[in-house]
Amino acid sequence: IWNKHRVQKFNTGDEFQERFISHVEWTLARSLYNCDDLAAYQATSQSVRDNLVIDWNKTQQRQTARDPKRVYYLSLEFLMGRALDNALINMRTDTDVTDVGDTDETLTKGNTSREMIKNAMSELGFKLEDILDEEPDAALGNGGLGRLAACFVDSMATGNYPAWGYGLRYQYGIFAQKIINGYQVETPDYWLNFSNPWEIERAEIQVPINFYGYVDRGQNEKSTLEPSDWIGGERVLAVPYDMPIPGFKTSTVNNLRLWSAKPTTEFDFKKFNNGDYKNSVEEQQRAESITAVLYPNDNFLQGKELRLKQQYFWCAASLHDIVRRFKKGKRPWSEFPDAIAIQINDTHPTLAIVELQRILVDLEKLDWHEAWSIVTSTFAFTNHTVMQEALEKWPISLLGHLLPRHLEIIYDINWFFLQDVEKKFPRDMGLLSRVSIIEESSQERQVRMAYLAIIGSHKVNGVAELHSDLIKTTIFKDFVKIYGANKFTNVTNGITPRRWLKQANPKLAQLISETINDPEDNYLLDMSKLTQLSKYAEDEKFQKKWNDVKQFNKQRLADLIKKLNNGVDIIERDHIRNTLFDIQVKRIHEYKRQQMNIFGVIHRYLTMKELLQSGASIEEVSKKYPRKVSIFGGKSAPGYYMAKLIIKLINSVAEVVNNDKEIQDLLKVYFIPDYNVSKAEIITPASDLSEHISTAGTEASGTSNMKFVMNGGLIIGTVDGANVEITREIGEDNIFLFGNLAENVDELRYKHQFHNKGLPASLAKVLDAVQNGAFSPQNHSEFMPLIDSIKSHGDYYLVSDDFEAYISTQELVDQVYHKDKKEWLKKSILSVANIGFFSSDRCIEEYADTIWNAEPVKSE
Ligand code: 26Y
Repeated sequence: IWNKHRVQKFNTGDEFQERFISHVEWTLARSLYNCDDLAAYQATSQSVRDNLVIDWNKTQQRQTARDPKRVYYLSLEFLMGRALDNALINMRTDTDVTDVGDTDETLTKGNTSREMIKNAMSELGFKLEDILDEEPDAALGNGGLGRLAACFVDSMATGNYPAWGYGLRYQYGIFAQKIINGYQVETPDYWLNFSNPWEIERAEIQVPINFYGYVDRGQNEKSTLEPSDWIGGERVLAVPYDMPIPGFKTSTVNNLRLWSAKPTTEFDFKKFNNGDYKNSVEEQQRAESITAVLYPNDNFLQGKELRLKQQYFWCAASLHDIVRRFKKGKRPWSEFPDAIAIQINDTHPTLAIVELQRILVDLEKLDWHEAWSIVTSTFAFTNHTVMQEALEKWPISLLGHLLPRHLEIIYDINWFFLQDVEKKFPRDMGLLSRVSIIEESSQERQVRMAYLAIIGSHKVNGVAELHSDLIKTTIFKDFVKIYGANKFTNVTNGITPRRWLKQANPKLAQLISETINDPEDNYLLDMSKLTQLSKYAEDEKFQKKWNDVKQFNKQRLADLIKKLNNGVDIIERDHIRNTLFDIQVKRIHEYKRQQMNIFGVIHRYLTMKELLQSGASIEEVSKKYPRKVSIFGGKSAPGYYMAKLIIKLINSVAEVVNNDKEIQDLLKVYFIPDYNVSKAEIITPASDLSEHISTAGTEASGTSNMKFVMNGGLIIGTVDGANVEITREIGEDNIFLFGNLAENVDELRYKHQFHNKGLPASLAKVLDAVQNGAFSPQNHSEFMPLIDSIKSHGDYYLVSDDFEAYISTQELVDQVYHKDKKEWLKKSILSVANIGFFSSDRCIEEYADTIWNAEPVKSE
């Protein structure tokens, strides 16, 4: 009977319409007469979800039947953005599947489902673009690390890996940014306002999670290495919400499982009976606060108890789930690492290592050492930063109070580890205290999570070659000495070309597929096919088409900016074509040096004014400084004073420059409020030039650099992070590099500290203007902290050391862009032709081969 009534996918536009209407009427309880765009978005999503769920179920059944090694990607952040458009690109209908005989993979007949649905929607009276715009971003992340996790789940599904993501279902994602009088103002992002069609609540699964309490070691004082009873003091329930993750051109649909906290139904009867009903309810309500909000700090540790609670809640729930699934297979514990690989995204999930040890020792009664060997063979750790302020450390008192048994286990892990070190390097007390998981030097003893993560993992990787080398010679140097260099490896980051090329830039995708004669978009799975574009790099006809795509995308961004700017154009329509779009969008951070960018803009403005003053005509000025718009975007952590001041300076400069009639329209400045994934999809394809100008050695990788190049934009950048490998891949003629190298940073900083090197004249002029109130007439000292950090506080980010090279490289950019458009287009085409390496599909293959030892499960 089950087979007879089996649910079916919609396969045609007609069947889609039928499904759509049934969702409008049944799921939403509406009619076609009151179906607005929002309802249409929901009904469309529900319909598409139906198709995905069918493949999701099959995928899970297939994986259960074949029992391959499974991969779990633990990340506190998944910056997914919108789901519907991506699902339309990735989803397969049954008619997409062509039988290709005996090979174990099936192929699709091009990507037709998006077109099909667009037409079907239009027959129903809806415009697909408007419908897609109704979806709120799933913004459960801060920046690069969270977006990387999102690209990775896309590539894991596309590569048919049996891999799940585990994270938290925050009710409030990263705050929405408003700009009021030039200042950042944070407003809550209550993204679940209109129910989320992409999640499936698994209310039947409820994992109890304990906090606080004490350890009971019974009458005869057992050792901490023996099974111990942790009597928790507070208990909440973890409920999973699943999001289907469809692969591209495959029927594999993986799972992203996000946990939500809710109260137990246990009730404090003592309080209740004492007549304290209100308090006993309030305590229960506090459970929900654990998954209420994403911490909005990027690369900066705050050390709040609720954050540690989030981390444990999520690690414990995920581990419980993973162990439960393993136990169903009835395999011996020793095979756990053959069955499961767990990747931890930075140190945020480090407690998972301790929790698995606790499960094995306390609950499953394994011998300590046997358990520890299972744990360390299971976990692998990705580091994303060398900056001290981003390395997680938790005070002993806080950790011991919240998780008393876990602290004991950490002490024991440390004890055995230090014994091994002592054996290998006898009597090296300096080494022992340097590598101890417990940091003793600070006023309060702290647990160094990165060290715990290294010790509990079999592999540690950085995210770009330069960064992976750097961690081996700086922050983790001692561990290389202890474990040998083989434990440390590199997997250079990547991005998914489905979202960041096909979805964000449909015009370029179409031009590519036509040009390389790939109507089925197979290049999105094998990006080395893009090298075929090279032969057209100097072809004038092709260059024109390439340029037209860029113009279209610049127009599209100009439209967005106009909308955000109360309907006022920043750049005159007729000028878009010959205006260089110079873009820096990313989290605002001193190390990313948006301040250097805006100082460069000020320098340009002041020099233009000087030229005019000395009698030059506007035409003469425009020879040296042709049309340009400097576009910024990005959020500052709410408590990051300097970053917020940088935002204010950008907006203050924009105010002055954009209203200066004298310079006409040669220079414009705009700060795009509330930069997020869906805005990035409009912004990225529109760049002529993008800025990746971090102090050398500070940006672990960067991933927006890859996105911009994949969309035909050129880069101005420092020799940092993945810029280095981008240069290697696309050729040094096709990127504008400048500035000091990472190897010289320490020495330069030292010089700033002990000798007053003075400022280059160009920068001195800029800082004087800022100090004299050129951009803050009401309050001359408003931007003093930015000036002081360079002049008086040692210029930690080396703005003064790189400024002149930055300015002259910008002038070089202007010359190539305006004087030699053909050369520019050639660089742009060659860049795209050679960017294939940075597909996140390549990353996932590297992780699978060199770290997880996992293999794809081919569909059908
Ligand atoms: C400890 C906590 C406050 C914390 C929260 C978020 C620490 C770090 C972060 C986020 C870090 C992050 O986004 N790092 C970025 O990861 C990208 C992906 O690997 C890199 O491309 C980028 O260079 C790096 O800054």
